[in-house]
Amino acid sequence: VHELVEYVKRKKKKGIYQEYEEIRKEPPAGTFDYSKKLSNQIKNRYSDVLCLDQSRVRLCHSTDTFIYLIFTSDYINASFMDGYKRSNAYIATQGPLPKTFSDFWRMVWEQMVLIIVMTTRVVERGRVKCGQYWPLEEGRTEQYGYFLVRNTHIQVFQDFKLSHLELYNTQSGERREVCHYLYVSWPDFGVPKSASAMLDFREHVLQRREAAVQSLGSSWTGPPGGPPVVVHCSAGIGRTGTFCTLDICLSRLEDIGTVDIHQTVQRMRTQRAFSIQTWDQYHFCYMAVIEYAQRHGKLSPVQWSDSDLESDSE
Ligand code: PTR
Ligand code: PTR
Repeated sequence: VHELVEYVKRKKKKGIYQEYEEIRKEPPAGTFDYSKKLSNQIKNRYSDVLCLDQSRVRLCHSTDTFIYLIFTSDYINASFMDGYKRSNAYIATQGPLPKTFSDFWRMVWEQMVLIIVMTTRVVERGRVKCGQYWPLEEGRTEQYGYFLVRNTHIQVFQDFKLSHLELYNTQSGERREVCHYLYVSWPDFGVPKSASAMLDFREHVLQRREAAVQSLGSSWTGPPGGPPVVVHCSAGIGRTGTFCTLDICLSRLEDIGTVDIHQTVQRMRTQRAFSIQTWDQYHFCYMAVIEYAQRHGKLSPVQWSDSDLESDSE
């Protein structure tokens, strides 16, 4: 981490910006054929944010009738992403659209997802960023396809809300509990000034994930670490990529004491194209790692000079 601080100081904002531009210029690491299929286009929130074929999450085909096969497909704009030493640690996805709500819950069920992390609000600056795909109020139940989702209770924290949802599969009669995290403190544009709220948030999610995995016990037969955590924002690339990059980098820092933001983002982009949308989100990852290291006593307080932080981005 000491080297990281030196690196940031040496490169200044401008150098980090160039580093990000290089990542951004690299062509996508694969094809987007499924996202582009005519019948799937309406399932993409943004026509320019598609998901790579190689890492897309497929919905399982129902064993139902032939008609069912004709009218549904296995497509959802969602990608598996690896975490630190864990394959498929996350599913990065777009904010569900009303016509994909039931697909979204199908995916959650099929992948045995226990935690959903939402880093956008439903409406921001008067624009709809994500559909209201879960019951907002305590005690309410909504139906999405063949799932009933009930919001059993809500805990309100300063920067996020945690809804405890009960998912009921009307076809099989099984129930499952899912935690829904809604992070509300990300500014509409740009990035937070301090990473502190984000770091607290991540810690909370992490603990919850560990508890959830423990509670699964032997019923989980997938890779160690448990089912993927669903992370989404509006397009599922900007803030989602930022959150996951931080999570990966901090896990590595905790484990072996080093970080590589550049490589982490490059790799992530081979699974979820366009991850991290703006250069200040990229810069934020650096600053957040440094803030984390200071917080955990791995680094003494860093003195930044004005020139380290000047925002001459061109
Ligand atoms: N894609 C936008 C553009 O090309 O200008 C950039 C953009 C980035 C738009 C972030 C919206 C963003 O905000 P949010 O994360 O709130 O969706
Ligand atoms: N076409 C949209 C745009 O250019 O604004 C795509 C887009 C929207 C890209 C939001 C990123 C966005 O941010 P996020 O991934 O954080 O929701």
